[in-house]
Formats: sequence, C-alpha cells, structure tokens
Amino acid sequence: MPLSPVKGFRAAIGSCAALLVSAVATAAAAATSVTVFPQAPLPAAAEYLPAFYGFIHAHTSYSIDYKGSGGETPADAFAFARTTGGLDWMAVSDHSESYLNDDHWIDTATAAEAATQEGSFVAFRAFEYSNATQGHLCVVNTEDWTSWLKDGSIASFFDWLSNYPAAVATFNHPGSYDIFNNEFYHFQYRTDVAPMVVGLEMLNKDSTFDTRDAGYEGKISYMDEAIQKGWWLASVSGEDSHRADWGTMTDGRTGLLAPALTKAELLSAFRERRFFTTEDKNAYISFQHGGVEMGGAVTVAADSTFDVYFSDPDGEGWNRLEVYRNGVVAASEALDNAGSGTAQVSVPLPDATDYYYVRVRQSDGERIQSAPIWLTKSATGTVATF
Ligand SMILES: [Ca+2]
Ligand SMILES: [Ca+2]
Ligand SMILES: [Zn+2]
Ligand SMILES: [Zn+2]
Repeated sequence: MPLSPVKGFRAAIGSCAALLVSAVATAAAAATSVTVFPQAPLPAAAEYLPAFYGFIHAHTSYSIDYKGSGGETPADAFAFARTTGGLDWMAVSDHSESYLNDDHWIDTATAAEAATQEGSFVAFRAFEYSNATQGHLCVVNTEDWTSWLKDGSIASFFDWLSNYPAAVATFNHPGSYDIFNNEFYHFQYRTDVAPMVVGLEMLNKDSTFDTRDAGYEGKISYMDEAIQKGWWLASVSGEDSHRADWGTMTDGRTGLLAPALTKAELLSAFRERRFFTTEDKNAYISFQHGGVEMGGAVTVAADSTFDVYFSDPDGEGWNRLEVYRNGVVAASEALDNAGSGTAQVSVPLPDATDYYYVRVRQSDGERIQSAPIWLTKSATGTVATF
C-alpha cells in the first residue's frame, strides 16, 4: 500500500532549520550526515501506519520439547497471547518433526481461525522446520507442512517452499545450529524462495541484538550477511519460549506496519518487509524515504534524505540513533527525547546500491531496529520494486 508523501512532516522540518545540530562524520569514504530535531513538531498521524505487535515463533505441547506442564494447545496459546500477553497477533509454530500425523496441523488451523477476530487479534498457523545441523525456519501461510524428517536438507526444504509463493518464512536463531559450519549454507542465495524468506531473528528468547550482531564471518550481523548474499529481508523477534507464557517471557516483539489488523494486511506487511524489531513491547518507529516506508526499494539520482519518527506510549526516553549503511554504523547521534521525536538522515548518492536501516535506543537500553530501505542509483529517481 503506497503512502502519501509526507508533506506536513517536510514543512515542519524546513521550519526548524535553525535547530540543526552537528553533522556526524562517518567511517565510510562518502560523507553521511545525521541531523536530529529533538523538538521538531510531531508530524500528522495520517502520515504513518499503525504498528501491530506480535511474533511468529511460539510453541505448545504439540512440540516434543515443550516444557510447560499443562498440555497446552494452540487454542490455549492464542488465548493467553491475546489476553495476558497483550499481543495483537501471533503464530503458533510447533516443531513439525513432532507431528505424528496431520491432526496437530489441522487443530492449529482450527484454533487460529477460532481465535482470530480481525481488528482485535489475528492468529496464524505456522510450523518450525527444525534441522539439527542446518538450521531452523518458521513458515506461515501454507496449506501443507514439511519437516526435517521429510525434507532432510535445507536445499530440499527450499525446494518444497518454492511451491508456496504466498508463504512467509524466517531464518530462526542463526548461529544456534552451525555445528558443521553449514547452517543455512551460510545464507547461500536462492532466487526461487527469496520472495518468501522475509526475516531473520535478531532477537530470540532472552537474547539481545548483541547476540546476533556478529554473524558467521564475525564482522557484520547475521541479518546483514544474509542481505549481502542477496536475500531481501529484515530482522524479527521470535519469542520461542517453550512454556505457557506467550508474550510475557520477554518484551521482544515484531512490529508490523499495516493499515488494519487483518490477516491479509499483516501478511502484506510481512511480504513487503514493512516491519521492525523491538526489545520494548510497545515502542514505535517509522523509517521512510520520500514517503516510502521501511522495507522498500527506491532509486535516487542525487543525495537524499530519510525521515525517522520514533515514539513510545509509556513516555519513555530515547538517547541514541544509529544509522547503518550496508551493515556498518555510518553515523551515531545522541538523542534527548521523552516519548517521541523525529530525525532526518541525509545520505550521499550510492555508487550502485546501498541499504540503510536505523537502530534507536531508549533510556532503559532497549533498542528498536527498522527494516532496511534499499537505495539504487539511477538517472530518473523513480520508485523501484523487487
Ligand atoms: Ca523500554
Ligand atoms: Ca515502552
Ligand atoms: Zn528453533
Ligand atoms: Zn522454536
């Protein structure tokens, strides 16, 4: 869904030119400056999509390694996530290796359908493909399922996934199963399934971004390694608790930016990589380029500017904005905001394609990371699509 241009926001920024604070030199050869407007007027709410919070990685007693004691089913998980957990949406993704037949798979769909009340809560059926030496992936929105027992390699799993063009899949907890230095083939690219693999868990259980900030090569994060192999994805948070505490084990969430809390709109947000990862359960971020929201691809013909808007309904403080270019911090700027704030990020014309994302830190240390936006140099500056 295209966004309208952020005219009001740009006008506000323009009127605050006198408040410009220092530009920050960067480690990269080309200059990247970050300009922060701590007291900029808030833009009109209509310029931003609401965020809906949840995750697609949750287990019940249908997983053989479930540690809860009450034999909880997907119906129990959805009810808990919606009420006690306070989530807007969730997928139950039991280990498909635990399925003895289709009964659990069918029951998960029945429970998801019963628990979904669009506008208040959306429940998805999913499964986790759990290969003990090549990695785990969650899969949402398929009629069928597979498992390590059926498709014994990631290559075979991807062959299966290629038959489900409407699927949404994520690389789970990278680094956890790299026993033979071959987990996910270290993100070897597959054109046929790239549209379906939308995310990578930078947060899982009680791990923080720091856990995944050094990937297989140790220089950039797992997410950036995957992106630089060709995958078009963003980070997600997968709680992955194996107990009856859905939404309460951690405050980690994936925030989907969508015009409405419906199954179709949430799936569209996933497919368009329009989502952020947050360690705070209700923090919000928008990261736009010329009105194109995070996850998008844009062509540019000159130096250009990103718009950042961050907020927290609890009034929490914010103290740092980091701008990543091609997986490396290109600029870091102190913030001093309570509740909400805006920033502009000016970047140079790419030599070819650069991708940018931002990570914003709250005063309590919790961080929120946007999906990337890909900038490709062209003479015309029109919007590109993948
Ligand atoms: Ca917080
Ligand atoms: Ca908060
Ligand atoms: Zn797993
Ligand atoms: Zn899991």
